[in-house]
Amino acid sequence: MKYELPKLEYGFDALEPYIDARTMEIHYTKHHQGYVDKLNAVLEKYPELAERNLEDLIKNAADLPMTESDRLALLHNGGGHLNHSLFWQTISPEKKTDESLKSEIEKKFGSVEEFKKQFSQAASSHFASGWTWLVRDENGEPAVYSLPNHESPIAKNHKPIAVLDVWEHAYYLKYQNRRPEYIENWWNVFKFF
Ligand code: MN3
Repeated sequence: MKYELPKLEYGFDALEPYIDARTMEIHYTKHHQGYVDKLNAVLEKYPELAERNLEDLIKNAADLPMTESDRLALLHNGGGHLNHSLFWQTISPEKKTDESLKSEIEKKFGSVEEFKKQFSQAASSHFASGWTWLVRDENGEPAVYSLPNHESPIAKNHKPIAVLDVWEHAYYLKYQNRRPEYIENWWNVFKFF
Protein backbone atom coordinates (compact mmCIF):
# COMPACT_ATOMS: atom_id res chain seq x y z
CA MET A 1 0.00 0.00 0.00
CA LYS A 2 1.24 3.46 -0.90
CA TYR A 3 1.05 6.27 1.60
CA GLU A 4 -0.70 9.45 0.52
CA LEU A 5 -1.13 12.98 1.80
CA PRO A 6 -4.14 13.16 4.13
CA LYS A 7 -6.90 15.49 2.96
CA LEU A 8 -6.74 18.95 4.57
CA GLU A 9 -10.03 19.94 6.17
CA TYR A 10 -9.50 23.65 5.43
CA GLY A 11 -7.98 25.86 2.74
CA PHE A 12 -4.38 27.05 2.71
CA ASP A 13 -5.56 30.57 3.61
CA ALA A 14 -7.94 29.47 6.38
CA LEU A 15 -5.43 30.02 9.17
CA GLU A 16 -4.49 33.57 8.16
CA PRO A 17 -3.14 35.75 9.63
CA TYR A 18 -1.53 33.36 12.16
CA ILE A 19 -0.20 30.92 9.57
CA ASP A 20 0.03 32.40 6.09
CA ALA A 21 -1.34 30.70 2.97
CA ARG A 22 2.02 30.46 1.18
CA THR A 23 3.63 28.70 4.14
CA MET A 24 0.68 26.29 4.37
CA GLU A 25 0.83 25.51 0.66
CA ILE A 26 4.57 24.85 0.58
CA HIS A 27 4.49 22.98 3.87
CA TYR A 28 1.72 20.63 2.73
CA THR A 29 2.43 20.21 -1.01
CA LYS A 30 6.24 20.21 -0.88
CA HIS A 31 7.52 19.26 2.59
CA HIS A 32 4.85 16.78 3.65
CA GLN A 33 4.54 15.38 0.11
CA GLY A 34 8.31 14.92 0.07
CA TYR A 35 8.21 12.79 3.24
CA VAL A 36 5.37 10.69 1.79
CA ASP A 37 7.27 10.11 -1.47
CA LYS A 38 10.51 9.15 0.27
CA LEU A 39 8.65 6.89 2.71
CA ASN A 40 7.04 5.05 -0.22
CA ALA A 41 10.40 4.80 -1.98
CA VAL A 42 12.11 3.12 0.98
CA LEU A 43 9.20 0.74 1.68
CA GLU A 44 9.09 -0.33 -1.97
CA LYS A 45 12.39 -2.09 -1.37
CA TYR A 46 10.84 -4.23 1.40
CA PRO A 47 7.58 -5.77 0.12
CA GLU A 48 7.58 -8.13 3.12
CA LEU A 49 6.80 -5.11 5.34
CA ALA A 50 3.80 -4.01 3.26
CA GLU A 51 1.21 -5.45 5.65
CA ARG A 52 2.56 -3.73 8.76
CA ASN A 53 1.23 -0.33 9.76
CA LEU A 54 3.51 2.67 10.01
CA GLU A 55 3.29 3.06 13.81
CA ASP A 56 4.35 -0.57 14.17
CA LEU A 57 7.29 -0.10 11.76
CA ILE A 58 8.50 3.02 13.60
CA LYS A 59 8.19 1.43 17.05
CA ASN A 60 10.12 -1.63 15.91
CA ALA A 61 12.51 0.00 13.47
CA ALA A 62 15.57 -1.28 15.33
CA ASP A 63 14.54 -4.89 14.65
CA LEU A 64 13.60 -4.57 10.97
CA PRO A 65 15.75 -6.34 8.36
CA MET A 66 16.93 -3.14 6.64
CA THR A 67 20.16 -1.40 5.84
CA GLU A 68 21.06 1.33 8.32
CA SER A 69 20.50 4.07 5.77
CA ASP A 70 17.04 2.69 4.90
CA ARG A 71 16.19 2.44 8.61
CA LEU A 72 17.07 6.11 9.05
CA ALA A 73 15.08 6.99 5.93
CA LEU A 74 12.06 5.07 7.31
CA LEU A 75 12.27 6.81 10.71
CA HIS A 76 12.80 10.26 9.23
CA ASN A 77 10.19 10.13 6.46
CA GLY A 78 7.71 7.88 8.27
CA GLY A 79 7.94 10.12 11.33
CA GLY A 80 7.63 13.17 9.08
CA HIS A 81 4.45 11.75 7.55
CA LEU A 82 2.83 10.80 10.88
CA ASN A 83 3.82 14.03 12.63
CA HIS A 84 2.56 16.30 9.85
CA SER A 85 -0.69 14.31 9.61
CA LEU A 86 -1.32 15.03 13.31
CA PHE A 87 -0.16 18.64 12.97
CA TRP A 88 -2.85 19.37 10.33
CA GLN A 89 -5.43 17.95 12.74
CA THR A 90 -4.12 19.90 15.72
CA ILE A 91 -4.87 23.22 14.03
CA SER A 92 -8.14 24.53 12.62
CA PRO A 93 -9.77 27.85 11.71
CA GLU A 94 -12.50 26.98 14.25
CA LYS A 95 -12.11 25.92 17.86
CA LYS A 96 -13.49 22.44 18.51
CA THR A 97 -13.26 22.59 22.25
CA ASP A 98 -12.58 19.29 23.95
CA GLU A 99 -13.89 19.78 27.48
CA SER A 100 -12.63 16.46 28.79
CA LEU A 101 -9.09 17.10 27.53
CA LYS A 102 -9.29 20.61 28.95
CA SER A 103 -10.19 19.34 32.41
CA GLU A 104 -7.43 16.70 32.27
CA ILE A 105 -4.98 19.50 31.40
CA GLU A 106 -6.24 21.70 34.25
CA LYS A 107 -5.86 18.83 36.67
CA LYS A 108 -2.31 18.04 35.53
CA PHE A 109 -0.92 21.58 34.96
CA GLY A 110 -3.09 23.64 37.33
CA SER A 111 -4.60 25.75 34.54
CA VAL A 112 -4.81 26.06 30.77
CA GLU A 113 -2.57 29.15 30.99
CA GLU A 114 0.11 27.21 32.86
CA PHE A 115 -0.07 24.37 30.30
CA LYS A 116 0.32 26.84 27.44
CA LYS A 117 3.22 28.49 29.19
CA GLN A 118 5.07 25.20 29.66
CA PHE A 119 4.29 24.06 26.11
CA SER A 120 5.41 27.38 24.59
CA GLN A 121 8.56 27.27 26.69
CA ALA A 122 9.38 23.75 25.45
CA ALA A 123 8.73 24.85 21.85
CA SER A 124 10.72 28.08 21.93
CA SER A 125 13.72 26.59 23.75
CA HIS A 126 14.02 23.48 21.54
CA PHE A 127 17.30 23.75 19.66
CA ALA A 128 17.13 23.36 15.85
CA SER A 129 14.51 21.22 14.08
CA GLY A 130 11.86 19.28 15.93
CA TRP A 131 8.36 19.02 17.30
CA THR A 132 6.72 19.93 20.61
CA TRP A 133 4.25 17.36 21.86
CA LEU A 134 1.22 17.00 24.06
CA VAL A 135 0.97 13.28 24.76
CA ARG A 136 -0.52 10.77 27.16
CA ASP A 137 2.39 9.21 28.99
CA GLU A 138 2.73 5.59 30.16
CA ASN A 139 0.31 6.37 33.05
CA GLY A 140 -2.25 7.89 30.68
CA GLU A 141 -1.56 11.40 31.98
CA PRO A 142 -0.97 14.48 29.80
CA ALA A 143 2.68 15.42 29.37
CA VAL A 144 4.60 18.01 27.34
CA TYR A 145 8.06 17.78 25.77
CA SER A 146 9.98 18.40 22.54
CA LEU A 147 11.70 15.79 20.38
CA PRO A 148 14.36 16.40 17.70
CA ASN A 149 13.94 15.97 13.94
CA HIS A 150 10.93 13.73 13.22
CA GLU A 151 11.14 11.52 16.29
CA SER A 152 7.77 10.30 17.54
CA PRO A 153 6.47 9.69 21.09
CA ILE A 154 5.07 6.38 19.86
CA ALA A 155 8.63 5.05 19.98
CA LYS A 156 8.35 5.24 23.78
CA ASN A 157 4.74 4.08 23.95
CA HIS A 158 3.35 7.55 24.59
CA LYS A 159 0.14 8.45 22.78
CA PRO A 160 0.29 11.71 20.77
CA ILE A 161 -2.63 14.12 21.30
CA ALA A 162 -1.41 17.34 19.66
CA VAL A 163 1.79 18.63 18.11
CA LEU A 164 3.48 21.84 17.05
CA ASP A 165 5.97 21.87 14.17
CA VAL A 166 9.00 23.99 15.12
CA TRP A 167 11.07 23.26 12.02
CA GLU A 168 11.98 26.55 10.36
CA HIS A 169 10.02 25.61 7.23
CA ALA A 170 6.83 25.83 9.38
CA TYR A 171 7.21 29.55 10.05
CA TYR A 172 10.24 31.13 8.36
CA LEU A 173 8.45 32.87 5.43
CA LYS A 174 6.24 34.89 7.78
CA TYR A 175 8.18 34.99 11.03
CA GLN A 176 11.84 34.54 9.96
CA ASN A 177 13.81 33.97 13.16
CA ARG A 178 10.95 34.98 15.47
CA ARG A 179 9.92 31.52 16.61
CA PRO A 180 8.38 32.74 19.91
CA GLU A 181 6.00 35.01 17.94
CA TYR A 182 4.98 32.07 15.71
CA ILE A 183 4.29 29.98 18.80
CA GLU A 184 2.29 32.71 20.52
CA ASN A 185 0.15 33.23 17.40
CA TRP A 186 -0.22 29.48 16.89
CA TRP A 187 -2.44 29.19 19.96
CA ASN A 188 -5.11 31.07 17.97
CA VAL A 189 -5.42 28.11 15.60
CA PHE A 190 -4.86 25.37 18.21
CA LYS A 191 -8.09 23.43 17.87
CA PHE A 192 -8.78 21.92 21.27
CA PHE A 193 -9.48 24.97 23.46
MN1 MN3 B 1 6.98 20.56 8.86
